[in-house]
Amino acid sequence: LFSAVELAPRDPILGLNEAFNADTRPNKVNLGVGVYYDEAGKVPLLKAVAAAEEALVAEHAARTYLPMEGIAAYDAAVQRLLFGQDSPLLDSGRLVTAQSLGGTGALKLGADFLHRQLGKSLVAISDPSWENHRALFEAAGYEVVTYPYYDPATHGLNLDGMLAGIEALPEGSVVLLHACCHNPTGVDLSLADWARVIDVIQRRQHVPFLDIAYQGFGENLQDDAVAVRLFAESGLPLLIASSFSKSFSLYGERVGALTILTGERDETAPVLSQLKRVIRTNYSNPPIHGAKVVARVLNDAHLYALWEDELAGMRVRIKAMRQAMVEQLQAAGVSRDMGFIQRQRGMFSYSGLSADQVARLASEYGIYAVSSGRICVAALNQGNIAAVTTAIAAVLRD
Ligand code: PLP
Ligand code: TYF
Repeated sequence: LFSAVELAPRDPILGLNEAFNADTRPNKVNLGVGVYYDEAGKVPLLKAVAAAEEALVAEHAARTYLPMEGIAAYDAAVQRLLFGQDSPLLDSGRLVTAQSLGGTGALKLGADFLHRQLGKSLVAISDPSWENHRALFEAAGYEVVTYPYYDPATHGLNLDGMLAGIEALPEGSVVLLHACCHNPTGVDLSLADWARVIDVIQRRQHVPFLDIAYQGFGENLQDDAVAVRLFAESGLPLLIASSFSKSFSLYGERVGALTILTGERDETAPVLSQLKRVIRTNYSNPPIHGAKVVARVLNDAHLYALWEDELAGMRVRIKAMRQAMVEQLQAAGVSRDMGFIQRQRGMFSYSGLSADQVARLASEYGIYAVSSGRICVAALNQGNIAAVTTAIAAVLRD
């Protein structure tokens, strides 16, 4: 029966873990997958998460099915985090939020909803983007095209190209945007840049779909939501995929949410009903634990403050690693300006390393990065950074 089934290619990012795990060198470093490691090289369990979990375990609550759209207190907290706790949108009757299986699950719910309900079948993603964006939308029945985004010459944004690319899409296209801490480049838009993008999207009647997987890793929780809030203020209907995998260090719990901002109140109940249908026909209803933990933290002033502080700690440590990288590369004799590493935001740096150079880092030094040159700065620490910068300097030299 299965003889015709061909071997699928590995995920270009998750596949790196297998190669890394198989490497027996003691000083190997995994800069591939986007996971935050602490100074000791461990994936942290946040104190706020541990405290919420202890309280939950003590409750010994029954595990009945959740509603299809998940825990109400969680969905409401997601909306406050996105729009701000004083936002008039919270009581506008125009918001629908459904708990999802991570940010990936939120993207899939949104893709299926737009395809089934509005017949959308063309989506534009940034060039480059997170690898799974293309695969996920293709699997949901879309043609996936790209709009220009990254300018290799400046290691920054190609705003004119981006605006022209979005303008040129057929009217009513779905446009996927990274709200902050762009994966893989670390290059974000300024406020003024967002205003221009919103203007084009509005004129062309495109459907904006914001992916926010790193809220809090750029500047802070509020500033990192600026794109979400600007889009909302523009009056455009909007989809948002939230992920708490990174910001709560809850990767394996699969905690995310899809939020839809409808055009008017009357649209909301039908939209929710159809979204529930998408959920029901995929997995029926979401799991309890991770969302309960996140809801507890977000809805408790003390735990929220503790979490915000721990998130700031992660952000500050990544920034310190960026600075150390720039200084150490320079000290190791790299003559080109690597200052862009410090300007990029979030977990990643698009280092400019070629696929050949990345391959040499793995084979000669046991340092694993994505072949695009993306490195996870959040995997660096005082113990491994010297080895990493020395190796990068060496492959850049010859
Ligand atoms: N979107 C982007 C841009 C990401 O980098 C990630 C990373 O994991 C996701 C979505 C998916 O998040 P999750 O792991 O919560 O599914
Ligand atoms: O970009 C990353 O590394 C993270 C983790 O299929 C990830 O977003 C990578 C690939 C993938 C799922 C998650």
